[in-house]
Amino acid sequence: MTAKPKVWIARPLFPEVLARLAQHFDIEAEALDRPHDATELKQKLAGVDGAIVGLSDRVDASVLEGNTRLKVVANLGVGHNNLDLDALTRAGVLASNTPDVLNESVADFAWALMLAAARRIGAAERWLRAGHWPGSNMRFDDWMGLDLHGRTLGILGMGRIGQGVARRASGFDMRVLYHNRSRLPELVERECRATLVDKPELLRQADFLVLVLPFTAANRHAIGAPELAQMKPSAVLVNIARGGIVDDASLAAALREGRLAAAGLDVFEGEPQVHPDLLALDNVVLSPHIASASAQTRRAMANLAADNVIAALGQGEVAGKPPTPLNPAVLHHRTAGKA
Ligand code: 8YV
Repeated sequence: MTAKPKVWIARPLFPEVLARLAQHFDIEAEALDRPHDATELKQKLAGVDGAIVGLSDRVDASVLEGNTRLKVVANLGVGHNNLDLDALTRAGVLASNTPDVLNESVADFAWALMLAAARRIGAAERWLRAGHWPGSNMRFDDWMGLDLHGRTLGILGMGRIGQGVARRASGFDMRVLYHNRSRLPELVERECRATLVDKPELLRQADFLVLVLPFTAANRHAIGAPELAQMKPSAVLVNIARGGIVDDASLAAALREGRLAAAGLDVFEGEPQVHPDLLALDNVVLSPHIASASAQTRRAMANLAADNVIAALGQGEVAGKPPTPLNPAVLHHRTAGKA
């Protein structure tokens, strides 16, 4: 009997997803959620045919060096700035991500952060839990926040998640402006009731600015001090994209000095560390990178990662056809009989 292919699962996953994987593979699943450094990753990946990794596992050329066994790396996330796709392709390793299944949950979460930041829910809850309400003589004009309805929503990065954020805006009777590398098809613009503007115009006009762009070298600090200076002092910034797209130190300064009203952040430069200046502020709502974390969506993401591994390693009904490959050229090479 030939041995089953071996798969390493770098993050704790749902038991039913592990059970699916175990039907096809000899699996090694980590029980603790923690990042793995290059030395550990290299060693783990050397002994397996496939792996499921998380966003803090950085798979690059150094980690892949000398690895002749690995055939697939499935990322638990749509963003894949932790994967060096060129290095994976050169090594003949298929990479996959988890697009689409998380769009709606992440779009929901953008609204959760907009509302929480505008209406000061985090700070008000901390105040209540600290026991300040009884006997406080809370005034009629205490805890006033900002309205969303009737305001202008700006979206920077108008992919599928950005479009989901935009579609929800009609319920709040908001005007929607967006900026993106390319203009959306007219039909989609109409569905989203969104108008394309250039980036300076977006910064100037937005009462709420939501960032949904991928992290690339060019997008690092896409919102830094110069961009923050162009925004309204009454504006609210929401980052559900990636840490590093915002210059967190400059953002904290703008929030502290009243040059920006509030912010809602799910992602941070250098997370899980959060800039201490942000931690010290009450007009920012902070969440630990959980925008996709609804029970249904996290299960769908885990299953999609498993589907990719199962297919890439030639198992199951979808053998040979991974549903969401990032470097499908690797598959073509394989079917052409190359490495
Ligand atoms: C993470 C995300 O994958 O999909 C992405 O790009 O950033 C998230 O969905 C998730 O938080 C697990 O780390």
